[in-house]
Amino acid sequence: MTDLDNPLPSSAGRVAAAARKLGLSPHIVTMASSTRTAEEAAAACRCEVGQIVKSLVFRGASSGMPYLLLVSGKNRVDEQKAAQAIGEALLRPDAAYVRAATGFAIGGIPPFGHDQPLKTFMDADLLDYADVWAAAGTPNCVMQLASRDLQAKTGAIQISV
Ligand code: 5CA
Repeated sequence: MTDLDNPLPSSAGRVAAAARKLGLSPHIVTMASSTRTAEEAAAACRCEVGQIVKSLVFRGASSGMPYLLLVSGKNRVDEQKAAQAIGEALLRPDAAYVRAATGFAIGGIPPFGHDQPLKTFMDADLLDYADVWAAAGTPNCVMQLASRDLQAKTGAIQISV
């Protein structure tokens, strides 16, 4: 693991501040290599791909509202199943919508610290791991979190994806 976080990029600084507000103090690590995808993040963090938290934004087909799905890096979302759990059909928004909804660019979307509170759902498989790694604002910043903290602090509703 390479730690180059001196100073943190401003997007990662916003995540650090949000974490502190939630009573968390994860160490945000700036990796020398990309952590844009779950596979890259797992290699950089030297963890299982299942421990990587994908922060996926969907758009409600009727409400237009954004939903955040925190998904294990080993899983793909079955959109029909997720829609049933959420109670609304889901659309895959474009990158501009995702940035507007969260304040962050795809590849670095954190699980908390967004510009607006997002209704959040969490893949139950993440709770099989004591510790998980999530993006921390940029495509090469990550942070380690206890999976229980992730669920408790985001208020995520557990679903099976
Ligand atoms: N940093 C890593 C691991 S923590 C990360 O952010 N992974 S991720 O899965 O949460 O973010 C990438 C996801 O963004 C992809 O799986 C895909 O669902 C979505 N995505 C990628 N490109 C686009 C795009 N052009 N428009 C909408 N969504 C996209």
